[in-house]
Amino acid sequence: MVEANVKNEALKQWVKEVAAHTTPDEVIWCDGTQEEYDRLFKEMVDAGMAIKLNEKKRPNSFYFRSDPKDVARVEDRTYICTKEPADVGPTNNWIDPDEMRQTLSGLFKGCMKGRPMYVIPFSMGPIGSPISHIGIELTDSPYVVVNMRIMTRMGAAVLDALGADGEFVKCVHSVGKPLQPGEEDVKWPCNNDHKYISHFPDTREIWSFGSGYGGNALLGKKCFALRIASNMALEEGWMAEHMLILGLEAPDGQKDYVAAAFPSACGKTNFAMLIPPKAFDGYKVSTIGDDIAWIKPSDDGKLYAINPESGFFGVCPGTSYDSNPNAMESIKENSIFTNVALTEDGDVWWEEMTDEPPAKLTDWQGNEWTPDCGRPASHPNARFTAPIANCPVADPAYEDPKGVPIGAFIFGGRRSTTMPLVMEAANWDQGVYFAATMGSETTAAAAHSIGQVRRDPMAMLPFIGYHMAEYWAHWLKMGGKISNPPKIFSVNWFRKNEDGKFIWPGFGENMRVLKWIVDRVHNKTSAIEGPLGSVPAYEDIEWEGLDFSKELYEQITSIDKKVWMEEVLSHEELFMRLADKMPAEMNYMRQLVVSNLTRMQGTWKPVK
Ligand code: O2Y
Ligand code: MN
Repeated sequence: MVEANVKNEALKQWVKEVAAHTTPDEVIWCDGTQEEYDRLFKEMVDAGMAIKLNEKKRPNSFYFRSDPKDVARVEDRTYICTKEPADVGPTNNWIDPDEMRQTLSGLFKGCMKGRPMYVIPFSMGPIGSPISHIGIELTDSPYVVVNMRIMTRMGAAVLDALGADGEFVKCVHSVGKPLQPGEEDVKWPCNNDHKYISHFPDTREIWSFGSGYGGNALLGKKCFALRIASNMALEEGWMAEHMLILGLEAPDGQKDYVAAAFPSACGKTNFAMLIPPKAFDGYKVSTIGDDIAWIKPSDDGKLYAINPESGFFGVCPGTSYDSNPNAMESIKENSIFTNVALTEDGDVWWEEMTDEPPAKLTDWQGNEWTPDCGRPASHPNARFTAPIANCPVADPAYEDPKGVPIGAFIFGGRRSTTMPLVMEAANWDQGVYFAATMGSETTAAAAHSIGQVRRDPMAMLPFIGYHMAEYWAHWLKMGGKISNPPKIFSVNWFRKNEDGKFIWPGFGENMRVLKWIVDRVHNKTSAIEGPLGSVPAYEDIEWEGLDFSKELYEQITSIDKKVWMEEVLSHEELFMRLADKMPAEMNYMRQLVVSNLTRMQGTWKPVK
């Protein structure tokens, strides 16, 4: 595509300014075509940056190994730059915008030397949808271009939609590794001395320096679709959430959509593509998205959601035909793999992909690997990038510009105790309270001390672009704006027994909980009101095809007074941290929970 065809003067001017400062060798306007995609891969393969996978086994798919120091989002290098630190609250890193601009100006000066700068026009959401927004990413990474083509609607059609005076979010990204004349490039350029993932909500800009990986570099994803969009949503009266969206069609044709928020390592992609067990013959789960939802109130009093993305950037280790057959089908072709292991016949492998590992592999760092070598073959945060269109259960409405009506919000954490399998909030405000106080026990995959409860409100802790308590106030306000709000549920698939083993089988069996939730939306099933919310009695869940005793069920739905008193104390700790902007309703809700617990004796079970 040539610049002369671009009608938006503000865009052309901005591209010129960034190019003048970063001094790339050339500026390439991306058109999003297959030819462009193929050409970029040919260049990356020729340069040794990418490996083409075995065409017979994994058609049109490619493999990358990142720098071992550039393997995940860097939360401690992620900043929200607003006038006052109080704007972003204690859960975000704050830097004064002028100071950050000065730092970035120094780092970005000449940083693209020796590389092209690609101009990527992209739409978050179906092009032209009233819920969608346009972004332009300028990057010196061809890896980013090919990933953005899968993860977003990208190319010339977006510039047409932008027109002469449309608005766009400015996203600038550099790997931060300029090349001197004649200098040979490395296979994964990045800058391990300086990394900044900086957000400027006031001017709707993102500047990312030093990392080429995932959420640090594909700026449409966490940076735009959550951190900047959460600010846009606050201003404009909508919601940008870290939620999957799935459809459930019953045998009688009744179709419902739910949106669900889970922190990392809680099986979000698995739930988004769940395959119902045999006993649910005739029920179909379909996927709108596995990570992010943009949600707007509609004239019919409901909330409508779109998935702003058009691809999956999923975790590979643990993904298998046992755990998620639909994900495995989604990555059969036209996919990109980063930091997994390579098989001898040019395919990919990762931990738990098969029961038995291959006898020999090349690991994610390019070293020889055998099953007894004592090292993982793939990185724990190794990723696949695959188009939603590849997913056998993609819901056709993922392209619907008006979005889908949401019947229920589901919030889930990883808790070995405390939280019951499922619980329905009595009303919107109580649902917001339980979503705001949700927590997850940290796993080895996250860089925190293992087994501690990390409070992760609405699974948005690393993604909210302003003060967390103001975000809760926004949630409370949204409830008042809609006459037909979704019901709110909490779930927990991870309760453990005394031997430390998971009690609930999870995966497809979560369908039993999902069906109860959707039946509650239609008032088709009952629940028992408990001290915190309503919980299904054993008899309210469909058990056909699963041998799961009432005793086990009571173990994973029980509410223990002592444990919960401690839990509510830790809610108070969180509230104290956020006290400067805390909505009063949250304290009232907490008081209500305390009163209910005070009246309780010992352990509560949902018994009819
Ligand atoms: O480490 C990264 O850069 C990816 S993080 C990610 C990717 C896809 C979906 N969710 C997440 C997340 O951290 O929530
Ligand atoms: Mn996510």
